[in-house]
Amino acid sequence: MGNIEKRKVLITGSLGQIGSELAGALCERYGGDNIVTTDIREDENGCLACAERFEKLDVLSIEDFNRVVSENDIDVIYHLAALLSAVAESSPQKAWQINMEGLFNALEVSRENGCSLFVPSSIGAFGPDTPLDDTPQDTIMRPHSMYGVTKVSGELLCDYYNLRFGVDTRGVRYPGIISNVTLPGGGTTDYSVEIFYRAILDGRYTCYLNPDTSLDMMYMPDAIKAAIDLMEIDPGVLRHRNAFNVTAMHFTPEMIAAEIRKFIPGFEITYENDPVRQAIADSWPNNMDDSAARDEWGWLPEYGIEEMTRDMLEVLGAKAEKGELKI
Ligand code: AKB
Repeated sequence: MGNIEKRKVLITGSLGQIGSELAGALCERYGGDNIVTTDIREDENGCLACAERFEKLDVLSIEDFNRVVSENDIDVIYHLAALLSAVAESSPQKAWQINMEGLFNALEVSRENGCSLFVPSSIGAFGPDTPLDDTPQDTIMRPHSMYGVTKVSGELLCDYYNLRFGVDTRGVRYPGIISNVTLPGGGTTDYSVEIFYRAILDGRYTCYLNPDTSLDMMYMPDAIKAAIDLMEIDPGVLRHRNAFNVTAMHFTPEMIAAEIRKFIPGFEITYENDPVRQAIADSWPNNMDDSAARDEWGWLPEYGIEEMTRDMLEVLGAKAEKGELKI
């Protein structure tokens, strides 16, 4: 893939929760002139201004995708354009189209242009038959949600393109990601972000998952680090290229509420169950074993529940004081 400092990187879905922060981190690391951001929407608020170039791109158009990659001489693609679990469940046909056809195009474009390709999988790739505690790296994967079906299929397709065509595909199974910059859009784990906004703005939050639903989570700086570290490692050391379990913490709504109460003592949480998202969450791991990522490429998260909670409340609290916190 050539010199790391000189690599040219393209991100799809750059205005999404991960993309918007990954773009900033990559601009800092490789220089904005080496980063091309793309999204199906216009960057109306200039969120991606650090990058030299923004292109409006629908990943379902392979011609446009190919043109942007070849015109910009791209070495690495971070393919983040996808629907998350809850929206995918409400529009399963659309989810298949965006998540699978979009991925197929990303793989074909990578094959034709000799690009390395990062594709995020998810805890959503697991299903109700998977061992829920210390979920192993290699285990039963029979998800019941359309999101999960696209994630497992995506992992397999990425393996296939690597084995059959030698495309340098890599990826992680992300847990719920908590960030203080861009809100997530339509996932099952979104409560873990919303709860901080509501705690600061209203002092209370109504949660759509049961109080004891345990899920893996990660703070955004660790999620960004995982994506960059995995793409920078010598691929020769990787055995599980496309679907590394990675986690940083796991908690239930009850536990995160207790953590928030250490800073906002009057914070109240109530529960109004959403059966669709509850069923999805119940089929996902309580906590994953990420030792393969630790052993193969040195994965090590920096933020646990305490550090993440403190930082979230500090950053969002400062925004609230300036009247800039909206949900
Ligand atoms: C979702 O909830 O859909 C995502 C995920 C865990 O993949 N945050």
